[in-house]
Amino acid sequence: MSDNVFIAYILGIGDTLTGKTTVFARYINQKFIQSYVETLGADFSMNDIVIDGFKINYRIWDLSGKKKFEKIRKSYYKGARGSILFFDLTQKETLDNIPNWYNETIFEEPDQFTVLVGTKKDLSTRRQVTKEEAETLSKQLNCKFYTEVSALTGEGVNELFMKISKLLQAVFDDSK
Ligand SMILES: Nc1nc2c(ncn2[C@@H]2O[C@H](COP(=O)(O)OP(=O)(O)O)[C@@H](O)[C@H]2O)c(=O)[nH]1
Ligand SMILES: [Mg+2]
Repeated sequence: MSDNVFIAYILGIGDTLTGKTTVFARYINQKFIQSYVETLGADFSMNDIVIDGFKINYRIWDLSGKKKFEKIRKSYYKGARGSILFFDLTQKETLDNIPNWYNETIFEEPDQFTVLVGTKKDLSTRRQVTKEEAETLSKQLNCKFYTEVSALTGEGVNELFMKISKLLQAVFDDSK
């Protein structure tokens, strides 16, 4: 195994308030942010991880879902290795908008993978989307996987990034 570090730009996209920023904060800081901090255009975070000797330098762009940031947002897509498509399990329309998000990112950067993530799993009584519905859409869009997370409890968050790391390792192996 080489000592090379694989630099991976990963994008987080989806409707505003779906919990993108909170999921990234949970992953990077292992903390839940209660107060809402609006993403103005794009937020950046970085994390190094090593799995089975394979070192990844994550460079995460957390993009604003707001219409007024559309122009800024589009300047971040090129060069992405993958996009995380986020929707809120308690807001059905955020799932309905996923094909638009998929089209936007694939149009700007065709050579990448996508994964589908349902957020706020802890709010189980307010759930509006079944696992089956989300899995069906995930397959239709050729996403690499579908998974559910809660940034509040932390459930599924590390697993999400472990799965993405495996995808990145496959991208790296293919490029050799
Ligand atoms: N109950 C619950 N609330 C969450 C969760 N993730 C995010 N939130 C809340 O949802 C709101 C929007 O989150 P944010 O990450 O800013 O959304 P973004 O616009 O997609 O970046 C905030 O008030 C968060 O505290 C979660 O897993 N569970
Ligand atoms: Mg945000």
